[in-house]
Amino acid sequence: MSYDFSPQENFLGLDEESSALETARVLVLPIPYEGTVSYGGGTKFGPRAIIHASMQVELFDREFGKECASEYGVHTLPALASTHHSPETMVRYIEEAVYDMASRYPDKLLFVLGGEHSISSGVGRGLARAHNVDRPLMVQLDAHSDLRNEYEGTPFSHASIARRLLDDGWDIIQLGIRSICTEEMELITARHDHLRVWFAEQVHADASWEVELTQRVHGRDVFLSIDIDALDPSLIPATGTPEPDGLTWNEALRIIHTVTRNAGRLIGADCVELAPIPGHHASEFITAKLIYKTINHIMAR
Ligand SMILES: [Mn+2]
Repeated sequence: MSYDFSPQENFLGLDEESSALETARVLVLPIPYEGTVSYGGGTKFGPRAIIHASMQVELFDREFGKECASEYGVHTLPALASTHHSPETMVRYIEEAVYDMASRYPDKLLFVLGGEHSISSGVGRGLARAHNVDRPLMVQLDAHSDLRNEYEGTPFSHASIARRLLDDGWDIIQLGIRSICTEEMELITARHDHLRVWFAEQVHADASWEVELTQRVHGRDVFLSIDIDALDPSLIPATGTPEPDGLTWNEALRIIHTVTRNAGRLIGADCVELAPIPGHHASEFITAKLIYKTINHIMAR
């Protein structure tokens, strides 16, 4: 199996006019990296599966009453090759690649398709540098808080990405968390000045998170990181470390809409951790549709 998608395919299956690099206002960058995954593998096949499934997503979005992507245009970049470097080297390589791309096209939205979640610290760092952000904020939808100082011998694994950005001086907001260790719980208490977590049951309970989230993202430069395991595994079973009681489709969209509507700038986004199951198409289709809806909300700002 190849990690790459067919050259005839692009995100949403757009025609030449709507997918031209020069005019597209959105760039999709596939990063099929899988190096530190700890349980179920297969995230390296995620970008290809998302792009393939996206060809079946209806371009007409009823919420906006139009074919949004035909208006703003999406160009799908060649996949960033997965090298055999250590996770640390790979994260730095991703940071430089994202920095280069975001600097070259500062007015286009960069949306990264993973790959495992370890890519996100590189993506976030590259975006923050390219857009000269002083106080970057990551809003992370996830089942796991990824705040371990290190995991399985490396500080650059998928279990540590939020910790790396927190240590860099980022503010972090997490929603949908339902699996966490002692070290992470203690950190959430100790660093509440820079770290706000809404556990899944708090999102389910009522919409009280919405007011505070609105205030916390207001005027901020936001990197949106969607770990697809934030959603309930009844929707997306195809992920490496599924956890029960996840976000519903509507909860996830409501969070994304709250962020995109109120953030100062959306400096970029990623969606990670889809690990396709052969013969099961729902997970990648739902992921592709979630990404399209997210981009529509960002571009409607
Ligand atoms: Mn996760």
